[in-house]
Amino acid sequence: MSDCLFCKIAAGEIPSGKVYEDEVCYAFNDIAPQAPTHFLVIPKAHIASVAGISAENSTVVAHIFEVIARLTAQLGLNSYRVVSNIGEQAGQSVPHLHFHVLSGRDMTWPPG
Ligand code: DGP
Repeated sequence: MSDCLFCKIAAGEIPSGKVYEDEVCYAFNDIAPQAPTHFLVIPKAHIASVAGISAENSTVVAHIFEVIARLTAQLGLNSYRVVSNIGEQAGQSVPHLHFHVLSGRDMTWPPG
């Protein structure tokens, strides 16, 4: 989508602290980290949120979780949280599917 911030980041049109990239997804450091390690993993193809996942595009989600497992292992993270906010009330501020990966501090439950 031409006016989507994360589409532009995935395309390299806006600089980001890239963590990983392949043909399906892009991972980069969050601009406002909420933990010592906080990066986002996004599909390169535009999907607005988890609510936009369907039988037609769900393989990208399996791939993203495979990448999260690999990246966290490479970074030596043995405890971390994966979060995706859906809709404004849940805290979604960018309407392009993204999974937050947070690690490096104690976390509470339930989240606020
Ligand atoms: P959410 O609020 O769940 O939609 O998460 C969006 C996250 O995206 C938020 O933690 C801040 C991050 N973010 C927003 N704009 C940028 C940006 O331009 N660059 C980077 N690296 N992260 C951004």
